[in-house]
Amino acid sequence: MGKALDGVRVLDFTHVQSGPTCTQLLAWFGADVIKVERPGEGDITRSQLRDIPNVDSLYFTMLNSNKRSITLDTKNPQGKKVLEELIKICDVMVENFAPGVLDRMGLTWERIQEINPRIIVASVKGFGPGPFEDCKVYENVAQCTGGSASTTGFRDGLPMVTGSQIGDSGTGLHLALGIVTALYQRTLTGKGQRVLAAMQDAVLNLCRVKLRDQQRLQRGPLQEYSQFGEGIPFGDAVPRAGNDSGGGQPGRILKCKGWETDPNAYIYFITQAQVWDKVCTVIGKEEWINDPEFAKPAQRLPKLNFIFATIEEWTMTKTKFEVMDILNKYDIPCGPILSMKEIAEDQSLYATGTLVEVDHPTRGAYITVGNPIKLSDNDVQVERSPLLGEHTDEILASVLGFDEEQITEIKASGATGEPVRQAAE
Ligand code: CAO
Repeated sequence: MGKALDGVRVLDFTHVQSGPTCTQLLAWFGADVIKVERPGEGDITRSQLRDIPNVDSLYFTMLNSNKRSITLDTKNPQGKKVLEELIKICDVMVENFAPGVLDRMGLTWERIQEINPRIIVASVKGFGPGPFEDCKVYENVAQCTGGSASTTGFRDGLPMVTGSQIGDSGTGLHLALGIVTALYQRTLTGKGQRVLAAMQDAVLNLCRVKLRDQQRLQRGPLQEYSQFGEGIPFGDAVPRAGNDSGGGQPGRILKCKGWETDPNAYIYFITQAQVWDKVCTVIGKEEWINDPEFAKPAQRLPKLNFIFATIEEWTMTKTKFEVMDILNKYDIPCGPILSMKEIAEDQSLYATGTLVEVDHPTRGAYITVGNPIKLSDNDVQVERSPLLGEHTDEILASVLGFDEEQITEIKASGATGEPVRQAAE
């Protein structure tokens, strides 16, 4: 079976999380992704949060599957020459350096176009053009500046960052879409272009429902927020809404059997209007079905805390999975709060390739998240991440076509750093 991006070659000049997320996706869709890393250390995440001494971290291995690694000191003249040769033969270059780094390497957009006018240059930056364009940015900074932190958490608590890496992985996803779109446009124009995904923009895009609420707030209180039912006035900015549903169907996290000792014995319960009568039946409140105080969604809004407290009396008598089984029979939307342990043990996720166990020469077996986007005509085999510089010789010889003498010269200049670390047998 072929793959969607067969024949596309990507110069992966990314590090940490946002850029690598993007290039890993491109690799899963079939692109030949060549990761250029600084000799010696490589991508900084190789050595961050290590769980096994001297072994590439899970942070790195889970973001760099299916890639090849070449070490190049791009500040060394020979290294820069090799980099330019890679630019010549690649379709896409992806980078997420701090603003100005590429320019300091002499790789302005104009220079890159001179080398290869067909190349697509895709960048993650913290901010788009404007007052903060020169700033370095990490995940939580983007969550704060994109509107997520001010709208996450409880009304009377601190702003909160979320566990979902919407700033890094979220921006990487946005960038990947920009790249394939630019590749498609190139089939019509023959020209490359620049693609920019700013982390603030990506987070804001994912928070657009909160900007919706900001505008609704000018026309009156947000009635689906708990604080409306509690009689607490709204200010001039969207408040944190705890676990209130962000959509038009009210929902809350409710306790289930065992909540006293199990931090994840909870279920998300949505009182979807279409199945309100079933909700009433399941929890034994049939009298609410025709009660004029409860029958219509608008009548329920000021009483949501009372309604969910009543539903919770029922959910607390069952485990989260029992609640889910019962509610699913009635088409009532709900979801158990799954711990990472439960997810890592869920065989159905392995069956679909969403979770994959991969073998690594120095780490041994590890679990990673496979491609979350399934194409029916693409068979994605998740392969382990490369060791630092594992493919340096292979890329110099068979991708760039350097002969033995040239390779010796490049290596003697120190451009590729120390000899390649060998994989343990
Ligand atoms: N050979 C030689 N030098 C190299 C090299 C190589 N192969 N690869 C990188 N370098 C050099 C760069 O040239 C740069 O040097 P100068 O500053 O002297 O020009 C240097 O490494 C550091 O690059 P950086 O500033 O991007 O790295 P940092 O660790 O200081 O900052 C980060 C990291 C993430 C804050 C910054 O890159 C950034 O803001 N990126 C854009 C936003 C982003 O993607 N954030 C998400 C991070 S998590 O996904």
